[in-house]
Amino acid sequence: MSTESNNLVSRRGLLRTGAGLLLIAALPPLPGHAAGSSEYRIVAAPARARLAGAGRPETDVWAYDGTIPGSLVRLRQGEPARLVVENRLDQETTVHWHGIRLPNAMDGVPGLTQPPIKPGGSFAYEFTPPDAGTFWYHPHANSLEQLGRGLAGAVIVEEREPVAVDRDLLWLLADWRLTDEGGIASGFGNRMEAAMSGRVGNTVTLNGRVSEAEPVRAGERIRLRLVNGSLARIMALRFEGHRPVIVAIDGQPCDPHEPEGGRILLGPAMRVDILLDMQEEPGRRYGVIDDFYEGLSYRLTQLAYDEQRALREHPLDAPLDLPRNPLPEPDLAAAERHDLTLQGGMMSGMGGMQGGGMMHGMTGMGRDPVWAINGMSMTGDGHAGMEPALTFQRGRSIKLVLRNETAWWHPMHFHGHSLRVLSRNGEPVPHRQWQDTVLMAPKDVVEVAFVADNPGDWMLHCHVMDHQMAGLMTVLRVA
Ligand SMILES: [Cu+2]
Repeated sequence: MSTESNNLVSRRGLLRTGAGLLLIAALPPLPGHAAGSSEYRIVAAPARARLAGAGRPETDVWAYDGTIPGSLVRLRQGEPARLVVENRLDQETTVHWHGIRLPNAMDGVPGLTQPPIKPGGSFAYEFTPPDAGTFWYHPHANSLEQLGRGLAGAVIVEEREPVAVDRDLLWLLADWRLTDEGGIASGFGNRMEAAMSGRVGNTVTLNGRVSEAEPVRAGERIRLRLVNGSLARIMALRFEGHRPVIVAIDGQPCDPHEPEGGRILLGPAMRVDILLDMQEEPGRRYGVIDDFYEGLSYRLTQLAYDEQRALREHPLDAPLDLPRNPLPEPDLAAAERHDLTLQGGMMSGMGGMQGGGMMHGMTGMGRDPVWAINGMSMTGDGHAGMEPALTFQRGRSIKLVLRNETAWWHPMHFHGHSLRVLSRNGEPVPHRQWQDTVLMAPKDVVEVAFVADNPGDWMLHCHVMDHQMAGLMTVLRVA
């Protein structure tokens, strides 16, 4: 289970991001799915994929159903689903259905919620998704390497009433660190990276390929489901010449709004659904730019208008609101308040790399922690005997104050629940936002609230995989 490795990846690998992107036109359609059924059989196995496009070497990957990304799983809100995962890797795995409020035993955390699936074995995940929206699935065993080698797929839980758009598209974005020969660079679990921004790669794919352009038609309205399936790369997407409207975050509908500064912030594991009206001229092209990292901006793809005349002259006259999901509203007046403080990493001023007296406790395997939550480091992916940091009585409203005392960004993910995001650095968060993955800037203080209505032991961890592995993880119990 150890991902410890002493192979150092050259700094060049980090710095050539953007400049090294190779662009090609041909894109495959989204992978198919079992039509008309909520039953899936998903096989995790080695495969090969042409991530950087035609004329570039293929990459040895680990994939669900042999494709990057894995099979698109389409479920219906409120209808039972059964997903049998078969492990044809040579190591244990599990699948976490990220963001779906499901029974604890189906959550896919090895040791904590299920025994890992052994090589040659399988596990049947059965649950009824209560919420419509955009979710995804990925391993929760040896997560850093298994996700980094390609194991990821999207889950769309369909609304009972479809939303009025011309097309419903999904972009599963992923970040890879490829060698010149097209292989996946070794060095998973690099200790220095784990204490900094994590394993940021050098090649960003859109639905499994580096994308030169995505075809659109003048006049159409698109629902675009963005999923950041990266290990560590944070994205800030700008749609040149267009005004995207955010209608859902992490699968949960919010009040429709334009992103601040026109940039859609997408931390690892986050999803954002946008509506895009294609109001420009046939034949034109507009860049989609990711400029999160200063000086490392690159073009993710282009919106390429075809030559057909506009579908309509004015934007579609239909409501932008998605139907709300049945989330319980926390009672803020009666909520129990708890603080969770993120500590450690480089430049923490707390001796984080050495422990330095900050880490009062540790549980995990094979690694020295460099991060902690409330002074406690849980490392790895999940294992038996993880004691909960906090226990909530079932049905109680809980307010968590998340404090990032570190010098790094952290997308903090809570399993089994969605969190109402109340405030950031003392400012109320508008647009009625619910999230399962809350992106925290250095020194941010974010207040969230939820009803502890889903019994079990639930992980709360950073979704920068190196950070999770190196201690930025805890367990909260609903009893
Ligand atoms: Cu983190």
